[in-house]
Amino acid sequence: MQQENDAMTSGDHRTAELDVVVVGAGFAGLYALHRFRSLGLRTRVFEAGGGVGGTWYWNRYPGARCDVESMEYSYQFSDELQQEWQWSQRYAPQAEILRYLEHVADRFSLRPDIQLDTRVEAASWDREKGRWGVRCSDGSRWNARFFVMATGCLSAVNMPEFPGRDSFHGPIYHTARWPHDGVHFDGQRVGVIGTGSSGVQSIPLIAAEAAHLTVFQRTPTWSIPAHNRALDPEEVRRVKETYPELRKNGAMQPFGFDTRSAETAALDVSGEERQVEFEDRWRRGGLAFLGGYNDLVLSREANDTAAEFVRTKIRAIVENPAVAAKLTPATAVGCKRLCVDTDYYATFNRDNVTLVDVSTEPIEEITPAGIRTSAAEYGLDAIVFATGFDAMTGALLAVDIRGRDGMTLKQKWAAGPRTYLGLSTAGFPNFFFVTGPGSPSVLTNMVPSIEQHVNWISRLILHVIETGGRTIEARTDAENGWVDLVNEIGNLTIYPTCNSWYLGSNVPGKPRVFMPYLGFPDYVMRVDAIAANGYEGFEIGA
Ligand code: NA7
Repeated sequence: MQQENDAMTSGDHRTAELDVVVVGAGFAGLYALHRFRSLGLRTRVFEAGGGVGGTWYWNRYPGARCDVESMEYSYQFSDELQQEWQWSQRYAPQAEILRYLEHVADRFSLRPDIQLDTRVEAASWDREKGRWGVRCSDGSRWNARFFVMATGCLSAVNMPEFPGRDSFHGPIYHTARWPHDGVHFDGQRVGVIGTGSSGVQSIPLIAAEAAHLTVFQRTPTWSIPAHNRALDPEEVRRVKETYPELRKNGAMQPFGFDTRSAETAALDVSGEERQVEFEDRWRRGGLAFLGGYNDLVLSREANDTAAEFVRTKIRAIVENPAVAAKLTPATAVGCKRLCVDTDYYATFNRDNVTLVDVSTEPIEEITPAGIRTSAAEYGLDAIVFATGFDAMTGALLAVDIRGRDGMTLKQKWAAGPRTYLGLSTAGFPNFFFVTGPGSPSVLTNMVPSIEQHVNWISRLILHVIETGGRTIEARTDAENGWVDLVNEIGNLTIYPTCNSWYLGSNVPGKPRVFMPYLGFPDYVMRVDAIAANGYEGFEIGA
């Protein structure tokens, strides 16, 4: 069978038979391939990029690195792998994470079953055959019993349509489509639009190189220092000796990694005590800042105590009070995804950096010479869009996916994504997505969440096969209950109180729906109970 699959070439319209088609060769697709193959499933991965790595293949902008510590931002399915791989820094840079994923592809001999430079354009369910028909950009067609989208939550690029964009005389870059041979900003006037993680990571480095940097900020961002550093070999040895405990401890915390989550509520302790705790977490750096108290993402009042702490820090770092005020968010800390930075706020003390608040002077157009807001025209030689992604649903809806009765996923999700457990959707048999909307995904350390989903989906597939089933599909009533639960949990938190890509509100016209499920341990407990109950909420067809 493998030989026959490999013989499929562009223009060959025979349909190759597979057990599983997987889309995407990032963290999710690579592990899915490894896992499905180990179950004896004939699996083929299609990847639009020219290499493996997913988000780490595309996001090569200056300063790109993970915001969960490297020793945890890695696979745990193979102890040999986690023992032998050497991370060099507390937060690994993009190039190192990409090398890791390339190593994983080689170490587990995944490459023969990965087809690069191939975009899956369409997939439709054939009711008669009980199989998915998949069409790729190279003209090839494939046929598989199961269809799995492992396309990542942050992969479909958000490129705002400013009038005049094509008239600009210089290059325009997007952080998530960065040229592979790098970009030199030496001596140039550069404009960066966007101050989410990609902006926060790249702005200090672009400022250090460019003649002048103008940052166009629509909403200020909360950022905690990364205090990135080389990893100490002794520390690495200790972690490796106790890896299972570190992983287990991470899985028991709300965000699925070690945020040293406290049991105490911020509002139950004194202001002095909070000050000591916040100061300690600021000094240690990173996303664990939000683990300081157990009510920081649940209560606006509790969150305000953390917000006031960071506001004071911004005012202390940024010398010009007017600039500090512009950089200070009014939203709850962590309402938009919290950023982790190296010298972000301090960069605005540089003489060659200008901050433009486009919430008060909106961008009206891109001109041949630069960017014109309602107040001024800023002359530029290069523009960087750090404008993020059509998150969580963008990559799923970019493929023409048709389920039972020809219904498209786009039609079904027109008012927002509807999923059962964040990995399946009614009306689309034998179709799964990894870390989809309705699962903890982006509110966690992505790598363990991916492994948990792939393990769960593969056990479900095995169950269908072993019980002699032909199809499996989420029931609509179960899905409705799940959507309600995700919303109920979301409404107990600070997340709906601002606009963010968690809600889809960064993309014009996208329905405003809170997409992730808050609480990794609770999620795992629920889905494991569902599996133990014979995959409650799913219909298995003979
Ligand atoms: P984000 O976090 O979505 O940030 C995008 C930024 O671009 C954000 O500041 C946006 O402002 C800004 N933006 C988007 N559209 C516009 C328009 N039309 N005009 C002006 N400014 C705009 O994406 P990132 O790539 O930085 O990070 C994504 C995730 O990757 C991150 O959370 C980490 O998990 C890794 P807004 O806040 O919407 O007003």
